[in-house]
Amino acid sequence: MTESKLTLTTKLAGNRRMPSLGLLTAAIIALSACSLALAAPQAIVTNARIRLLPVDLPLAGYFDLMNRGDQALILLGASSPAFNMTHMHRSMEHGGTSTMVSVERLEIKPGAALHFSPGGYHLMLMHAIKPLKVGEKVPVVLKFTGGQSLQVMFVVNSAGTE
Ligand SMILES: [Cu+2]
Repeated sequence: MTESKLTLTTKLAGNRRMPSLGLLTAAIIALSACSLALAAPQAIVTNARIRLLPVDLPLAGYFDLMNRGDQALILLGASSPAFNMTHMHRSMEHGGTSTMVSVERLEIKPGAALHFSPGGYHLMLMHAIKPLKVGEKVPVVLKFTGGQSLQVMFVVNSAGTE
């Protein structure tokens, strides 16, 4: 994404609701999503954890999300007061090389579960406000369509854990 496009989409995000902005990255959505949000009670999140790294690199956040409602949930991204930037990514293997792509939205059908796990979907948590410690709990807000959101406490695990 070019810098001018970033500026433009940031402006748009401030003026409009999120669902119409399909081109936006998860990062921009996370930045814009500061308005009052409705709870998403049908979303059940378990096993939320962040894998700590010994150096100041982007950290990966993982969790399991279950849709207990009777309507599809559409996850648009996340934000956290502990990080300046949060993206939604997917890791992919291409001929032995692992790459990451940005994910803008993920649909979870009624009764279905979505797993954010090593080698697949993850939250990319960037630019920590302050250094994190193993065992600490960090709030992360998951953003869904319809202005719904869910705050989840993520536990900080050591680098060797999955
Ligand atoms: Cu990533």
